[in-house]
Amino acid sequence: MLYQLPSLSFSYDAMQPHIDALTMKLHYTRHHTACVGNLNKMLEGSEKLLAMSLEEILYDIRVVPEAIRQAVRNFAGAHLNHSLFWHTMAPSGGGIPGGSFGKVLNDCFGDFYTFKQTFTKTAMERFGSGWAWLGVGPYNDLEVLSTPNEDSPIMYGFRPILGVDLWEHAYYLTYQNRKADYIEAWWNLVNWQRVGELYLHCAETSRSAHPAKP
Ligand code: MN3
Repeated sequence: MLYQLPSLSFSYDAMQPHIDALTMKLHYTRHHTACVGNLNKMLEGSEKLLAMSLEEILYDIRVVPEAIRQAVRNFAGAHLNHSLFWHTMAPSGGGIPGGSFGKVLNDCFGDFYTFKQTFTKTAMERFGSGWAWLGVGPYNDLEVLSTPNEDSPIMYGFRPILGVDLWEHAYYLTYQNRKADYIEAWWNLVNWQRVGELYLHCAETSRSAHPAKP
């Protein structure tokens, strides 16, 4: 199937003051839109790839012909990454997750602040363009990781449930080179309810569908 831009459940100015309206608009209508267009162009005519999910393609990127492999890696990753970014963002987000997911997070990291510190440090240490993630590992364990460019955590054996875009286009209009301020502001937008739902979905679906990488 060909891919479409997901609709946003909020307006461009809803994330202010943490992320400005122009950044949100350009990020969604230009960056993400271009990725979807390019992804569809790459997949056009390939019945085999169009029959697979993007997750399946990225998990085994070698199924993609070499001539378009890097482009598919970039655009499929970008589409999934940004779709998750919008989905797990809310104007009334932030705070500390509770419920069963909050417990899992505490079990994995000790407490929320240790997790937040680890995630922020990982994001700060990403040199150049990329993302920081909270991913679900093969044993439903939670891991903080970072990927370069638009690589999806799926390529590294993790299903992402939360991610922050660390490309300069995600923050430069407001924060310029103050990446730490952007990351600190972004924590106020995390929709923990949706992150928890995504974790539950990962935990419920068999890990045989996503076996650990050798
Ligand atoms: Mn981006």
